[in-house]
Amino acid sequence: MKIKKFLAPTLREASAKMKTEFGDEAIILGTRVVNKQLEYGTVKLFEITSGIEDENDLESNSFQGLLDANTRPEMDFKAELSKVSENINRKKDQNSLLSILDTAKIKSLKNDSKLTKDLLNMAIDNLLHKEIDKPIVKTIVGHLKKSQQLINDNNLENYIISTIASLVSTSNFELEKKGKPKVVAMVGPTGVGKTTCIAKLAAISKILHNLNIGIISIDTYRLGAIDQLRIFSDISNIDMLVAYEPGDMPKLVKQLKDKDIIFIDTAGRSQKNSKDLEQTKYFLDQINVNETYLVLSSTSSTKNLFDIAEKFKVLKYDSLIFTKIDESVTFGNMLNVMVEFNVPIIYLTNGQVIPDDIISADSEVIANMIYTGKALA
Ligand SMILES: Nc1nc2c(ncn2[C@@H]2O[C@H](COP(=O)(O)OP(=O)(O)OP(=O)(O)O)[C@@H](O)[C@H]2O)c(=O)[nH]1
Ligand SMILES: [Mg+2]
Repeated sequence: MKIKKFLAPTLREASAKMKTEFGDEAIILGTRVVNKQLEYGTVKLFEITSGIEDENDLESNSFQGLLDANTRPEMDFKAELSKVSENINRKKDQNSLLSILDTAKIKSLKNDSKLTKDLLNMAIDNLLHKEIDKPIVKTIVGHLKKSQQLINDNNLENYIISTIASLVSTSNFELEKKGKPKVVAMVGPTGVGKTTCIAKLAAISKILHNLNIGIISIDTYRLGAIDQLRIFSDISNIDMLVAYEPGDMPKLVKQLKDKDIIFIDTAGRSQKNSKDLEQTKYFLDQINVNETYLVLSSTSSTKNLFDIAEKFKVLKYDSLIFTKIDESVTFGNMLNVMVEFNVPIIYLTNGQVIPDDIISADSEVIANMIYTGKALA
């Protein structure tokens, strides 16, 4: 992927620059405000970090290009992995590095292999340290082994990141203008950043893409929740309506029928309270929701994330948003959830600033984060 930053005095101008250079295929990876020191003082500029697939780069420079047809990670890798995840027996916890080495049959490394046992040991250690579940580590190791003739200590890291990237599934926000609004609901546990996410996406959709946005809040549960959205909507000049009862939903959607997107903000719910989840479902069932995003905090443990992802299945989510990546030090948990629940990531959020701190999910960026433990700044 070719990545470039575009700076301009307004988001709209930065977006125009990006489109001129990269065209409509460009993916926005992030936006932020930067202070630039000029002769006459400091000015505020908007910066868009944007990426576009670059086939030449991919074939000549990147690690993928090093692989020939025989060694390229196979297309059925994901199927293989989902089989592995089905077979996970967490109670049979063979904790040691050795058990992974044994299972991956590293002893069978070819004599002339450049991928030595020490290198593999180091890689396994690293992957476990990033809190990637053992069955996934085993699968990654199995793949490294398949390309053992090509791997050495200089390209091992790239190889691992590329293998992780092939496991990361992402989705895109797509808007087909069909003359009616796209309805998008955010669901998830308490305090993970659902409302902040809606504010970021609503502001970006309005400012960058010139879209007409409406918001419906069904969070009459938490004190101050409506005020939080009301203030944002007033400043941004976005219509915000409140549903007090499930029966309000159809008429509110009708009121916003001229919008391009309607975001629905739901109350944070504990996954342990199935009645609360049912209540949210009852509100959402009154209308046609096009997409539902499960918002999760990247600071939660894999065990908690699994429990949340399982219990929230009742709300039939399509994609995941991982928030607070700026506060997390490991990201293996994200990979574990994605693989176990077979659901893509659509956005990551990396701070509290609206609208800057949100990034469209990109598998290479996420793989890098998972392996290095460093979030995109
Ligand atoms: N550091 C950091 N803080 C975030 C991020 N996203 C949201 N927050 C903060 O998390 C807190 C909770 O955010 P909200 O958007 O109110 O969370 P919510 O999920 O709507 O909360 P409830 O509606 O009460 O369930 C706020 O202080 C946000 O500023 C993020 O990506 N990074
Ligand atoms: Mg909220």
